[in-house]
Amino acid sequence: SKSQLTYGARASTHPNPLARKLFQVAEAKKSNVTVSADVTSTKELLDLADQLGPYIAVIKTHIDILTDFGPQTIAGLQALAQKHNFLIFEDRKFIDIGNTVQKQYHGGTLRISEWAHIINCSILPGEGIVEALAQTAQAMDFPYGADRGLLILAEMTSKGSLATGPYTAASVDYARKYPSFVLGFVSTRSLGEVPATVAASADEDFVVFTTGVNLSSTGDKLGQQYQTPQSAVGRGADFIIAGRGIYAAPDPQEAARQYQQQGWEAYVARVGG
Ligand code: 5IU
Repeated sequence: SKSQLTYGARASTHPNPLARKLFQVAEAKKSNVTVSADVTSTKELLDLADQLGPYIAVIKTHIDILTDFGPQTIAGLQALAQKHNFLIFEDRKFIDIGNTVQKQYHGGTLRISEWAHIINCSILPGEGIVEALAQTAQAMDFPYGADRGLLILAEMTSKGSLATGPYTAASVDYARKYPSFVLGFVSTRSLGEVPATVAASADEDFVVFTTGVNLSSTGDKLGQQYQTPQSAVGRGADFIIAGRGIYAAPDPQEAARQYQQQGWEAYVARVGG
């Protein structure tokens, strides 16, 4: 796998423009942190994005949990993404037939395709969901089409998750079949070794985002299971995702700094620095 290579090296060789951008941002900011900004008002979201912006590579949103979503939400988020050089990942977890997910991704109230660089989906509906989302992104006007990517939700961190075995293997197959749109996975580890049906190409370089990262807790009362930045990066995470560990900390900025430092140290150790 390419996980022994530096972000800089992967940025210069990756075939996917958005993956290159992700690695460039990580390298420039020395951060592999994605903050999961699961707050419920636009003000909280924008305050958090501005405060934490310097320490993160990506902000992950659940835009549908905002009580006051509107054009100002998106304008604010985009301005802060520019100001602090981070990318936007809407954790929408599309999971429907192709015709429906196209409408959920493009248009509607949330207009996700217009502002989210990264989205994710479950492959429970089959390969068509990946094809449908890819089509929508590719039909968008320049520069959007080149600046959009999908993470396949290949595993989940919740207790008893059914995203295992053949489901995870099919995730790898679909990622291999749609390399221009699929960046990689949301998973708890690198998946290049999973016995899939489609063979790996020589330049395969999946980007791995790992959720369920927390420095001070091992889980919550609703089945969430945590690992540390060191553990996640050691297992293959290229980007670590932390929510409550950062935004619910007494000092979120200090927490973000801490996750940034630990995530970066683990990465440096992995690439042999
Ligand atoms: N999330 C998970 N586990 C997963 C996937 C997504 O926790 O397998 I896919 C989301 C849910 C929440 C964030 O938005 O990541 C984790 O938040 P905490 O760090 O607060 O648990």
